[in-house]
Formats: sequence, structure tokens, C-alpha cells
Amino acid sequence: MPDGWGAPSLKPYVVVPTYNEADNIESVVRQILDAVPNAKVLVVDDSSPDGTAEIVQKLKDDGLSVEVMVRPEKAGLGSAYRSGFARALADGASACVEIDADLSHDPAKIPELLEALNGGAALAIGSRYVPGGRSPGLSRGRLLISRGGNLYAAFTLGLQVRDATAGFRAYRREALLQIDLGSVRADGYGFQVEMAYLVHSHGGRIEEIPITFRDRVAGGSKMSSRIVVEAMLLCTLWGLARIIPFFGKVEVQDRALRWFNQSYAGVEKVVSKAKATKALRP
Ligand SMILES: Nc1nc2c(ncn2[C@@H]2O[C@H](COP(=O)(O)OP(=O)(O)OP(=O)(O)O)[C@@H](O)[C@H]2O)c(=O)[nH]1
Ligand SMILES: [Mg+2]
Repeated sequence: MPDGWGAPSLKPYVVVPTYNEADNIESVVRQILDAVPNAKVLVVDDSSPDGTAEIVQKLKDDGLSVEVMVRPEKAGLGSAYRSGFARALADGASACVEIDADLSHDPAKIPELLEALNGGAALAIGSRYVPGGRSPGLSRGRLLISRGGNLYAAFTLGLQVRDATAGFRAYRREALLQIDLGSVRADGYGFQVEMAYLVHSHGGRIEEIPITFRDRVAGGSKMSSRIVVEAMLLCTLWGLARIIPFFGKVEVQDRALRWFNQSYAGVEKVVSKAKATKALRP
């Protein structure tokens, strides 16, 4: 091993962000540990009102290799992963796996992701869009957003990754240590694209492993149009920064994000007012 840390699969942490996943969490934790018995599962829960964190704590009390990090309020998927990775790295994780709690990703595929890291990849992505990958049951609209977003990210960033928005992946410890996690700012799909772009920019190899992505069966989606638009805005800024360095400045990107968040909140207010008015009409 060139890094002196031994194989990435030796001490993997599987980070699971959760918000209201009480119906799924026990099953996903058990399936992860069945697939990777030497893993530590780290659930990052944003004080889910449905008691997700309490279920995880009970599993821990029953002796399963699981920890729960409870954060005070819902703060987004990207920030949940940033906190989880920081904790896992501090605990000496050899690799960090990302997986959704809603069983859209099959935990049985984690060993393949870790194998790719053992083979020298810095990032292994469970991909829907390489030969053998599938996403049955995904609505046409969702598929269009996902495929379109990936094409846009590949075009703006020059990234040779078919499924850069995928949330099922594994990073080598060293790949994460090279990245200043505090400066990663995207939240949903944008977070996945930003992380892949950063790994690529540091010269890390990215490997895609075909997976079958299933639509969630239980619990509700936290997907929103804000997440999609934020990802497109950030890809545009990063793409522009490749040609005009001005757009790569942290303060410029921060200003653009602030402007976007304020405008989006304004639009949301107007939309909800219009809906309320419509509902009151006789
Ligand atoms: N800690 C934390 N977890 C979150 C937050 N938002 C989403 N999650 C979790 O992130 C994972 C992905 O969220 P989903 O709602 O499944 O999003 P998605 O997969 O894009 O959407 P669906 O296909 O509709 O399920 C799930 O495990 C969620 O519980 C958040 O703000 N904080
Ligand atoms: Mg999901």
C-alpha cells in the first residue's frame, strides 16, 4: 500500500445520514453489518421527530457496531456527511462509505466499493449509468433531472463520471484528508458532485461500479427543487472558474450562494402565500 495505512477495507465507517427514517433504519443497519461485519456504522441524525436516533441507540445497546451522532436541527445532507466524515476520520476510519437510509442502495454492494478502493481508487461510486447499472421504478421526471444533472456536471466540470450525483460511494481515508471538508459548501446532489470534483482535482482515481437503485419504499423524500437548482448554480460557478479564476474565489461563490438562498426563500414565500390564498377562495 502506498499510503502506509493498510487496505481501505480494514476499518471502514459507513456513514448514514437520517431525517425521519424510523421505518428503515434498523433494517439498513443490520444489512450493512451483515455485508461488512468489520464496519462501524455511524448514523448522523438531525433530531428526527420520529425517533430514528432512539432506535439506533437501542441497536447500539444491543451490541451492534453502530454509533449515533445527534445534531440539534435539520441542517442538510451535505453538512451531515461533513460532520460524519470528520468524526469517522478522527476515529481512525480507513475508508468512509456513504449510503442513504431508505434502502435505495443495496448494502450488499458495499464490499465491491471497498474492493475498488483496495485496488487503488480514491473514490468508488455505485453508479446507475454505467453498463449493468439500473434504476427501475424511478419516475420519468426524476430520471430526467438525474440524467440531465449528470450531463450538465460532466459538461461544466470536464468530469468523466457517468453518475456524479450518486449518493452511494466509498472514499479512501487519504482522499478525504486531502479535501478541506470545511470549505465544501454544497448540500444535496451538489455535495456529491463537489466531492467527486475535488477528488478528481487532487488527482484521485474515480471508479464506477454498476448498481441497481431502488425507489424508497418507506418514509418520505427530502428531495426539493432547491437542491437541484443549487447544484446547477454551483456547477456553473465551478465550470466558469476553470476559465475565469474570478469565479473560483471563495467570497464570490459565497456571495452567489447567499443571493440564491435569499431569492429562493423569497420565491417560496410568494408561492406559499399564493397557495394559501387559493385555498381560502370559496
Ligand atoms: N441528517 C440528515 N439527513 C438527511 C437530511 N436530508 C436528507 N437526509 C437523509 O439523506 C438520505 C437521502 O435523502 P432522501 O430523502 O432519500 O433523498 P433522495 O434519495 O434524493 O430522494 P428519494 O429518492 O425521494 O428518497 C436519507 O437517508 C435521508 O434520511 C438532513 O437534512 N439531515
Ligand atoms: Mg432516497
